[in-house]
This record gives sequence, structure tokens and C-alpha cells, in this order.
Amino acid sequence: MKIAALAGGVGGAKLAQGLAEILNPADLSIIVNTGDDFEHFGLYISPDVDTVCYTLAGIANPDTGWGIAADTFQTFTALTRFGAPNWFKLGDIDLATHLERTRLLDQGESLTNITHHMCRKLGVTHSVLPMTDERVSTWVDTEEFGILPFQEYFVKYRFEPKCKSFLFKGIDEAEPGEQVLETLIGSDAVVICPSNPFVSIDPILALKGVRETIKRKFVLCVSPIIGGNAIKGPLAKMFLEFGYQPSPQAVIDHYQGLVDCILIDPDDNGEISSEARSSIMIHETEILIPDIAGRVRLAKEILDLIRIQL
Ligand code: FO1
Repeated sequence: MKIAALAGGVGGAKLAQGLAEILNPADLSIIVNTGDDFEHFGLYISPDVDTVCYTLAGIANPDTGWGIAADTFQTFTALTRFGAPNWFKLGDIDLATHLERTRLLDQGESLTNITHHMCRKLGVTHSVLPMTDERVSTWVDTEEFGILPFQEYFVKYRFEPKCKSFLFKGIDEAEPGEQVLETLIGSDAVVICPSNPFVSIDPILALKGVRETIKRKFVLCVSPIIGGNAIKGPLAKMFLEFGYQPSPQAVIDHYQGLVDCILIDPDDNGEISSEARSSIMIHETEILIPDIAGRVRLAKEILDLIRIQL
């Protein structure tokens, strides 16, 4: 059974890891958001790709979910001594990823090939596919500061500004990554990982041909909202800023008919409308997956649900 998983940052990477533990590399590909990518200190930084790769490699910082476990920050500290920007923390080991990726990009390598190469060097055998090899960047139009690049909204301003809308610059011109559409077409099911629908999954769905391709598949989603709150990050706040109560129902509505099955926390079942119940499968389970055992357990449940459908 071939699965294509869509993932953004920390939350999505955790489920991707659970799926990677139980599926062979030939049966699981992870398509990752690159809208968070940005240039910093002249380096091309791809946070969600790195978070997925590091998590699958078992080297991600377990507390933050991003960066590398036990990394040091001597270079970062030395930079701040010069008064350099200090809002985006770059670890010494993490810096090697950004330096080497930037060097290979400057040599004309694609982000897809660079990611494949780095994953293999990190011992990751599953396919981690950047959603596109072209530049697509997420910007957030905010009440307080106007349009901000995603990382400034998310990290520099700690996602405190009030969101008005999102912009995926370059999305109309960009082609999906060279293997993205063929992976989706060749999959038996698509798993939307518990990432932020607005800024981690929507950029992937907005790429030419992606939503139409996915619509023809069995699509299973793990709710990124539990009990009205996001597990991590700004999602609940974003839903409220757009006038929605944060709930799995808001997630179902956001994906506009794309989802055939959603996994939710049992406490959230009352939030689901009767209309939604009549059109999609609601599966109650523990969706908080703080450790590898939980990630594997949830991944196994997902495969069982998909097998019932196929
Ligand atoms: N997120 C933060 O909140 N603060 C940081 O200093 C930070 C540094 C950082 C460095 C490398 C990297 O790959 C990710 C990093 N992130 C940081 C997370 C990043 O903002 C991601 O875009 C989020 O995880 C959302 O996907």
C-alpha cells in the first residue's frame, strides 16, 4: 500500500516519523511545505524540510521539534556580539545544513535532489519531497505590521500579530516538485498530517494539479486541533481571527470536501456536524503523539483505516 503524506513543521513531522517506522521506503513519501523557506545571513533555510528530515533521522531537538538535539549556539552567540539579527536561532550543527544546501543550490542543484542527498547522509531512506523546486514564499498580512514574511510573523513576532490573510508568493508560476504529482498519482491514499492547514498544508494544495490529484484519492486527516486548541503554534488563534471556533469541524470545513476520514480526540466528537458525519468517516482516538510509541500506534491505526477503504 503506497501512502503519500503531506506535512509541514513539527506536528506533521511527528506523524511522518510514525508512518516511516512501519512503512517501507517504497511505500511512503512525505511531501513537505516549503512556503516557510527564507534567506537569512545569505543562507537558504528550509525549516519544514529540515524538521521532517531531522525527525525521521531521530536527531531533532525533542523539546522544540525543530533544529538538532544537543546542538550548540556558539556561532549564533558570536553573531549577536556583532549586533547581528538574533530572532532566529541557528545551531552550530544546524548551520552545516544551511551552508551545504546553499552551496549546492548555488551550483544549480534542485531542492529535491539536495534533500534526497542530505536525507541519505542522515540515514533517512524514505522519500522527503519538497513540494516544489521553485521559490514559493508564505507571507502573512497582519493588522499591526502589514504584510510580513512568514518567519518574521511566526518567530520574530511570535505569531502575536492578528492575521488578515495569507499570500503564497510565486504559487501560480511554480510547478510541483518533479516527483510530487507522480507520487500522489501513484499513491493508494493521502495522509494529511496534523500540521497547520493555513500555512503548512494549503501551500501544498495550492500548487498546480495537486488538489485535483488528491481529490481522486482516499484522503485521511489527523486533526491538528484538540479540545479547541492547537497542539502547537498559531492554529487556534488563526481560526478565531478568521471567525471560526477552533475544532475538527473547522478543519473539515477548511479542507472543503477533500477529507474522507478525520481522526479526532474523543472529547471533540460533539463538535462534528451531522452533515459532516454523513459524508466523512470520523475516527476517535488518541491523537497526541509525544513519543515514538504513540506515533507508531497512530500510524498503525491510520493504515488499518485505509485498508478498510481500499
Ligand atoms: N522557531 C522558533 O520559534 N524560533 C526559532 O528561533 C527557530 C529557529 C529555527 C531554526 C531552524 C529551523 O529549521 C527552524 C527554526 N524554527 C524556529 C522553527 C521554524 O520557525 C518553522 O518554520 C516552524 O517550526 C513552523 O513550521
